[in-house]
Amino acid sequence: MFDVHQIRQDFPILHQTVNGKPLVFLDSAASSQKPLAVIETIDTYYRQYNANVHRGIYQISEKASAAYEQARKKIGRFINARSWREVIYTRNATESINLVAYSWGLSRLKPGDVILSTEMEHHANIVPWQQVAARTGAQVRYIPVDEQGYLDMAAFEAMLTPQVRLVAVTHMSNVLGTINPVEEIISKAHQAGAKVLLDAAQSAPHMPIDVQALDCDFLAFSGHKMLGPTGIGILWARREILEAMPPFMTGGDMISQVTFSGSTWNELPWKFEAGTPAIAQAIGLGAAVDYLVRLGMDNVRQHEIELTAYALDRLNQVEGLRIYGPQNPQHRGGAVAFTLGSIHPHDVAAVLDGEGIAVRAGHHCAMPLHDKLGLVATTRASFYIYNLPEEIDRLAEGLDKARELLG
Ligand code: C6P
Repeated sequence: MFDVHQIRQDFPILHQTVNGKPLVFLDSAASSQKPLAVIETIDTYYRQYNANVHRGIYQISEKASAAYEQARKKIGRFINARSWREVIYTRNATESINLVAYSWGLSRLKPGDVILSTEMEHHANIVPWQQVAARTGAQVRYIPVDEQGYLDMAAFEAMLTPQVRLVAVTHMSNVLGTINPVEEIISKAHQAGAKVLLDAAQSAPHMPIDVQALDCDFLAFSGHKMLGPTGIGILWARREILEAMPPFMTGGDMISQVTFSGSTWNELPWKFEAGTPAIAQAIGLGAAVDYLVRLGMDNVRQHEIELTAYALDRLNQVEGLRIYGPQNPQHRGGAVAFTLGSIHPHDVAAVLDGEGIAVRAGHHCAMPLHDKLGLVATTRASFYIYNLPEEIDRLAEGLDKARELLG
């Protein structure tokens, strides 16, 4: 049973007033709130077994190492990885993508090669490719987005030339909410001999992910958007690809042997984990994954579809409001970006804040997409497991108020 009122009991932060009104938190696409299970897991680590991992020959360090590696196995099962060795801890989705860009990209790409990205990407899946392209002579091209916020799949097929070495695409847009047809993209890219990186920063928190069924090559996501702490992210990649990639960062922990004349690398996954890692954060992410697994990712997705359907319906009734992205809740996630007449999106967010409603305003790290839409910014509401339809009513009322005050 997916009981939102029950779930809310696990999130102490939600039970407060802001500007004299009960907090309505609608910014989970930026970072989700954390349940007690995660907060307490981190607290217990620091109180009872804080120690560095993979080093100490003493009990609490062994306990920390075991918990750190056990979390990795849970995360591997969560995305149905073939092996926990394919699960690399990073700081966040951004670092995961940079790891692929600087390790795989710099060592594999050459002049004339093409990286296909899309017009709806977050900067994290654009800028690293631009940087690597500048260094290697490769080119970045962008699959267009149509009026409804879908990828133009005919254009994708036309752009999929033999020069394409990588398709770097978001699974779910953080602005339009669009869930891209990644199975089709992956199968076509593979037929054309290209690898596929999925940016799952917005999808992994909200829907079941099965890397074996998807058949992608790289998958990147962040812990903090899926009930986990900040400072921990995941790169999953196929083992044979990771084995062939050079290290990204070097130093302690990622080595096998070091001499004055050179070094050899540790086995996977540690080859890609230089230095003391984010131990509490990894263990905390393991607790977040346990929490999501208990809820059931199918139920998480179903709740999101229902809330998004309600939000689209309710917000479309707000005079002057324009929503960007698909209108079909089955085709999208619960990040809903909009403009309200000609009122500046930051002013809309400020009025909502006055009502105790937390939303995000700006370009959401997707400036090229906003350029394409002819906008400098949007206001965005985003939903998660703890949100209720009543909160969307509060949002709609807040928007009416913004229009009355500023419209
Ligand atoms: N989007 C948002 O409010 P990091 O910052 O590394 O945890 O995640 C980067 C990232 C990558 N891809 C997508 C699709 C994303 O949405 C994000 C993060 C946040 O939309 C912060 S800008």
